[in-house]
This record gives sequence, structure tokens and C-alpha cells, in this order.
Amino acid sequence: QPISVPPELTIFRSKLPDIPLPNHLPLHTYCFEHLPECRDLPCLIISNSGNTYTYAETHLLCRKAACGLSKLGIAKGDCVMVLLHNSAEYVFAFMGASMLGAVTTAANPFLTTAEILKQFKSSGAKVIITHAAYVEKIRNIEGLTAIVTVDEPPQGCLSFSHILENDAKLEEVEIDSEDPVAMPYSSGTTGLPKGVVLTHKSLISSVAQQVDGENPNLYVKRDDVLLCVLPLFHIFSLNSVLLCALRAGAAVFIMPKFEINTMLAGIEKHRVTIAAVVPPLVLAMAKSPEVEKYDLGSIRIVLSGAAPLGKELQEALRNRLPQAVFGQGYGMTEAGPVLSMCPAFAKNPTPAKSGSCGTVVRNAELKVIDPETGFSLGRNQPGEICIRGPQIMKGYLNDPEATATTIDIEGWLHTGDIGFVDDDDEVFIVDRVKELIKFKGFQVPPAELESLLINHPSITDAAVVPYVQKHIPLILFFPTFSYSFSKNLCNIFFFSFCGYNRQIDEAAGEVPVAFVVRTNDSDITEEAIKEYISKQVVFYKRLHKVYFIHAIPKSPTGKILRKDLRAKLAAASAA
Ligand code: 4UU
Repeated sequence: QPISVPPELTIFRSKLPDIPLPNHLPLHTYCFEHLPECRDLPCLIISNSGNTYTYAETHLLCRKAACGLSKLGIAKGDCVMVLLHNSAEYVFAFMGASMLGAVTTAANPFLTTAEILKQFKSSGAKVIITHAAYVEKIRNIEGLTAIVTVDEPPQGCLSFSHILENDAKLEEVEIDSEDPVAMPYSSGTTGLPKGVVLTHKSLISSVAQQVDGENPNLYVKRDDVLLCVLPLFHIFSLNSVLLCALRAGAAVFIMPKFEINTMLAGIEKHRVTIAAVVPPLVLAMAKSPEVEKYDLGSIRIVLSGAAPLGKELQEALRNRLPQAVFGQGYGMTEAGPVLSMCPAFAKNPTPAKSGSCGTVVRNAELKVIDPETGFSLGRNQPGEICIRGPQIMKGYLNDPEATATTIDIEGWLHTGDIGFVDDDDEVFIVDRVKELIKFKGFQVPPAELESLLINHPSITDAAVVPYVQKHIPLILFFPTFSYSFSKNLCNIFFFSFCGYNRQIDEAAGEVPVAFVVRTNDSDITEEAIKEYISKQVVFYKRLHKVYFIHAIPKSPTGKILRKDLRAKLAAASAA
């Protein structure tokens, strides 16, 4: 057997110099560090109510939320579950929990009862903060000590405004930088969703890597207004919008759901300067005739992330926002989350190519490895992207095995993304080796759907893989899209008449499809299986197609050969 000698290790670093990271602080102290100078500046601007909170008001309400949660029995080390659409209360609850040394686990309020229950149990949460409309889904959860609603509380629930009624006198809690503060759920490179333990240190490091220093990588100024339409339960919005804005003393324009006219009117009215978006939102803005009716000239940065943004789509929107700088951030929940950021967003900007995910953040190391040998690769050679630095997660909650397969003994976090670094240090993502399916930026873990399928008495075995859609029905773009669409049939007609369907290729994304082995005597249909799944999962995890086969291809060690199934699928759709 030939012996392969490991090549020299190539580590990519930011061209921006490292800076001191104040990651010994508690997150809330760090985010409100400049409060004395920002007291009267706008902090939160709420889209539906028109309410605005200054920095001083926001900070006070966070402290009141902390006191209120403390009265509900929440203390250091406890977990609060937040099932909220974007709202001021989200910010108060998250920061309030941080002030107590507690951790917030947030989730999409559209999740089904079963999905919420799994995260609730796994996280060890005690209290759920939500909207009255979702209370019926969670009412019977065992171990739930209180349900708090941000609107009129149904029977047996407490109102959020009631828990804010206190003198904000908070006993100082000692917080260690290694204490968890946020715990989003992610399936990572394999398996079921797991609690991603993000500490005060990880989040401060990540925010500082973006907005701190004399030449910040993402230059956010006090007079900036950030668009917060992406859901705060996802790490992109929480970190790169909310936390970055707070640290920088900028204002956050908070939208509870996506609705194009409300968004455009809000951008115009509040002079939004930084728009954090996902590709489907770029598509909506690039194509909607409504855009012409508003003055969007205040936007200076469009930051896209969470899924690949095609060049054509970026160019289409650039034509409408010629004054703005376009670029991408590349993140992964476990990575704290930001791995790379467009250098054209820096205070002293350097150009970035369209299609690139920017350059690795400062105070961190990035390498690209051969997924087979683990050996480091040089420039322009695609391989698995790995990241190391103080911003990455501490690990998965109560899952040392999954943690060890994701973060190796040298501290490298393996992303499961295939990409390369070019001659200008720019990162390009080209593929994914992990099983994760990304539906428009949202995670769809195949293992979750497979375990539900296998549970069905008529199914012996199953595998779920992504199908890269060429024509996505618009209704599936974004949860809030589909929400408002289903509520408003007129919108459906409006969008389909505006030529949207012709343009959909540009934002083609992934959807889950299943390969199923039926039990011998079963003639269960595709429709029945789809319905069985859709009853149990949030809408973006629904199966788009079911193929019946005789056996799931597996390796000798029993691993599903997903590549083979993806190839089968590609062949079937090409035929
Ligand atoms: C191609 O999607 C995220 C986080 C995104 C993010 C965060 C802060 C983007 C910019 C920012 O400033 O997290 P997850 O855990 O939901 O999904 C992670 C996966 C990645 O591993 C990769 O496969 O989402 C995919 N991904 C991208 N793919 C994330 N960003 C990109 C991107 N291009 N720009």
C-alpha cells in the first residue's frame, strides 16, 4: 500500500488584523456596553404597532423581563423556550434571560406540537413565551411551569406585559464566559436536531468579529437601521442583525412576518440602510413590481446568507438598488455562526466577487480538507470547510458523541460544506457532504423524516434526500410567504400574474423527497405517506415526492448511500 504523506497545512486567515475580543463579558453587558452614549437613540422600531424603543427603554425593559422571569422561578442555568415571531418581546425575553444567566432556546412558532415537545424536553426548558394563537399546541406539555403570551393571555397563561411590571431591581448574577446563553436547534452534519450550546463567549466573539475594531468587517454605524424580517429564532437574524445592531448602537426595524408592501413601506419610512436577506427574499425584491413604488435609496448594504445566492439573482436586484453594496455571509449555527463575511461591507472595503461568501472572519482560522483523507488542501481546491476560533459552539447539549464528530481534538469544526478559497481569499461554497437539506435557508433534517417514516407500520425502511427543484411553487418560498398566501388568496393570483413563475429557476432550492420500502403486504400510496408526514411536521419539511423501492442502498456499516439515491433522482428527473 502506498503511504500518503500529509501535505503542509494551509490555513486561511482574514486580511483584517486580529483585534481584542471582549469575550470575558456577559453577552448583555457587551451588547449594551455603549448604552451611556446611546440612551436616546432609537433601538427597536416595531413594524406593526409603530412603537419605537430607545436604547435606554430597551435596556430597562430587558431588565424588567429578567426580574419577571426570575419571579417565575427562572434562575442561572435554566432554560426559557421562546416561540415568537419577531417582536420587541423577543428581544426583552432573550436579553432578560441572559441577564439571569439563563439560556434561551427559540424555535419557529409554526412547529407542530410533536416538534415543539422534542425541543422542549431535550432543552430542559421550564417556561414557554409565545403568542396566544399557539397556546393550544403547547397547553398539555408536561413539566411546563408557565406559559407567557405577548398578547391577551388565554386562560391559565400569564401576560408578558404583566411580568414586566416590576421595579427592574435585579440581583447581580455571576456569569462565566463559558455559560450558555442561546441554544438553537440544528441537525448539523448528521442525525436529528440537537441543542447547539452557544456561550456568552461564542456569541460575543462572533459579533465582535463582525462589527468591532477600527475597521469592522461589517461596518454598522449608530445611524444605521437594520431590517429584521428574517426570523430571530434563526441564528442569522439573531446574531448578524439583532446582536450586531445592539453592539453598534444602530436601530433594528422589526417585522413579525414578511409581507412585501409592509416591508417596502417600512424601508422607505424608516430609512433602512442594511438589509439582511435570504435568496428568496432577494427574488421577491428583484421581481416585485411593487418595488418601483417605493424609495429604497437608503439601503447601502444587502447581506444575503443561509443559502446560495446566484449571480443572476444578485444582479437582478442590484439593478434596482444601484447605490447598495451586495454581498454574502456564510454561517452555520454550530460555527457561532459566521465563518465568512463579504469584505466589501468593511469600513475600509475591499471588493468581493459576485457568488463569493466573502473572506474568513478575523480572529479565526479556516482550512479546506479532502473529505476522504482529511488532508489540508491549497487554494482553488474544493474540499470540506473547517473553522476554528473562539466563536464556535461549546458543543451539542448532552451529546458528546455528536460533538466529537463535529469538533475534532484540534478544535476544528467540520461544516459538511464543500467549498474552496480562491486567490483573493474569497470563500466559495459549491456543494454539501452533510445530509442536511436546506429549504430556502431552513433546515430539514433527513433523519427526522426517516424516523417518522420507519415508525409507520406499512414501511420497512426509508431514506430522505434533497431534490434540487427547478420550479418551486411560490407558495413554498418562505414560511411567512406561505402563511400570508394561505390567508390571502388574492396574493396568490397577484404573484402568479406578475411573471413570478417564469423566474423561479433563479432561486431553485432543495426539497425533501423519500425513498420508501413498503412491508410485503402493504399497498400504501404516495399520497397517504405524504399526508402521514405532513400531519407531524412544520410545512417546509413536507415530502414532495415518494419513490417506492425494494431496498435502501447502504454501505457495509449500514450507512444510507445518499449519493446513490441523489444520483437515482437526478437520472429520474433528467429522463
Ligand atoms: C451557501 O444558515 C445558517 C446561518 C447563516 C448565516 C448566519 C450569519 C449567514 C450569514 C450570517 O451573517 O445556519 P444553519 O445552521 O441554518 O445552516 C448552515 C448551512 C451551512 O452549513 C451551509 O450549508 O447553511 C448553508 N449556508 C450557505 N450556503 C449558510 N450560508 C450560506 C451561503 N451560501 N452564504
